[in-house]
Amino acid sequence: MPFKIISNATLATMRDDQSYGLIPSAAIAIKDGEIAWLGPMASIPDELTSQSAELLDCGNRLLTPGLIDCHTHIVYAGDRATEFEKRLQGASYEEIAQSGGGINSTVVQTREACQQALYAQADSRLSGLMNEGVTTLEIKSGYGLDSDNEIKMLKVADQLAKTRQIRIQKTFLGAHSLPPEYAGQKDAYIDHVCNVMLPAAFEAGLVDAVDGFCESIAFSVEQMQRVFDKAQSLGLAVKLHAEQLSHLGSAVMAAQRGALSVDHIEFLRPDEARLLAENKTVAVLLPGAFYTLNETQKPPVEALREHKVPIAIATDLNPGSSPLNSLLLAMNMACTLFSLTPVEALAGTTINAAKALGLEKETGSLEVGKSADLVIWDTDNPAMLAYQIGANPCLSTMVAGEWRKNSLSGQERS
Ligand code: DI6
Ligand code: FE
Repeated sequence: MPFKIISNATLATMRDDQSYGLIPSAAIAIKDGEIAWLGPMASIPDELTSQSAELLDCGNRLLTPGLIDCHTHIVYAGDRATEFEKRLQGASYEEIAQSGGGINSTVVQTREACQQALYAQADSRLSGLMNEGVTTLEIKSGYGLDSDNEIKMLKVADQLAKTRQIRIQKTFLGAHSLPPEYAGQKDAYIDHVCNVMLPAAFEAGLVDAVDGFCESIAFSVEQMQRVFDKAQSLGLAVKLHAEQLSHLGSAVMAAQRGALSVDHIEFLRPDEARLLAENKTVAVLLPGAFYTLNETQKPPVEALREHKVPIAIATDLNPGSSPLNSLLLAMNMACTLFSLTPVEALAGTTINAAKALGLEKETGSLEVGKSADLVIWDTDNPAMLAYQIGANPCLSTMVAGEWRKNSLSGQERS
C-alpha cells in the first residue's frame, strides 16, 4: 500500500494535555493504517517524497487527532420529551425516576424494540457524531436490565462497529437502574447482574468494560463494589457514574480499585482529586447533563488541575439527562459552564478521552505508530473548535488510514 501524505497542515498533535502541541506548515504520512511520520514540511525524509504516494494539500488547515466520545448511551428506543416538559414545570430528575419514569421509561421502550429498530435509531445518532469528526465512541448498555435485552443493546453496538467506519468500545451497564420486576430488591438485582447478566454478556464477547450508576436513586457504593468484584474477576476494566447528584464516596472507591474513569463528579470533594491522580483515573466531565438538569454544583475543576488529574469531556448522549448529539457542543459547554480552556476541551476529547477508554496506546494523539485517526478542519486555529456554537468545521475524517466517505478524501469535498 502506498503512503498517504497530507501536506501543508497545521498539526495539533495533542501528545499531552498541557498544550495543542502545534506544528505549523507540517506534513503527516500514513502507511498500513498507522501514522508513519509527522513533522515540519522542511524536514520530510527523502524516502517519503521519492515513493509514489497519495497526496493531499491541506492549505494550512488544522489537522487534529480524531475526536473520541468516551461516554454515551446512544442505543435506546423512543424519547423522553414528556419528561423534559415535566421538568420545566418543576419536577426534578430524581422525582421523575422515583415515580417510575426516567431511565425505566426508556427501559420499557427499549425492551419492546427489536434489534433492527434499535440499530436504525442509534445509527442516525451516530451519524451526527461522526459528522463532527468522532472516530472512537463508547456505547453503554443499561436500558435492557435483563440478560436478553442488555445483550440485544450490546449487539446493536457491535453491529454499528461492523457497519460504520468508527472504533466502538462496548460497556456493560446492567447496574444502571432497578428494573420494575425487582422492585424493593436492589441486592437481589445486583446478585442477578453479577451471577447471570454480566457473565452472559461477557461470554457473548460483547463487553469491553463495566460501568454502574452509583446514586441514591440507583445503587450504593457497596452494591457497586460487588459489581466491580465480578467485573475484575473476569479481567474487565471498570468505570463509574459517580458523585453526579450527591456525594457518596463512590469516586474514591472506584479510583482506589483502579477504575479507568469516574464520570460526572459534580459532587467530588476537592481533597479527593489527589486519589484520582494517584490511581491514574480519568475525570470524565459531562456538561450536557449538568446543563440539561439545570444543576448548580460544578465539578472541582481547579482541584483536578492542581493534582494533574486527566480531564475528559463527553456527550453522555442519552434520552433523559443529556439529549446532546454534538461533541463539539459538549466542548463548548465544558469551557463556558466549567471554565475549561479550549486546550483542555480538545485534550478532553482526544488524548484524555483515549485514556478514559484504555486506548491511549492506539489513538487520541498524532504520534508515530498510532492509528491514523484524524480530522481536517476548516480553520487553522484549534480554539475555534470549542468556541463556535452550532457550527461544524469538520471537512474530512480518516479512521485507521482510510478516508471516510463524504470527506475530502484526497480529491474533492462531496
Ligand atoms: N447518568 C446519566 O447521566 C445517565 N445515566 C446515568 O446513570 C442518564 C440516563 C437517563 O436518564 O436515561
Ligand atoms: Fe451516563
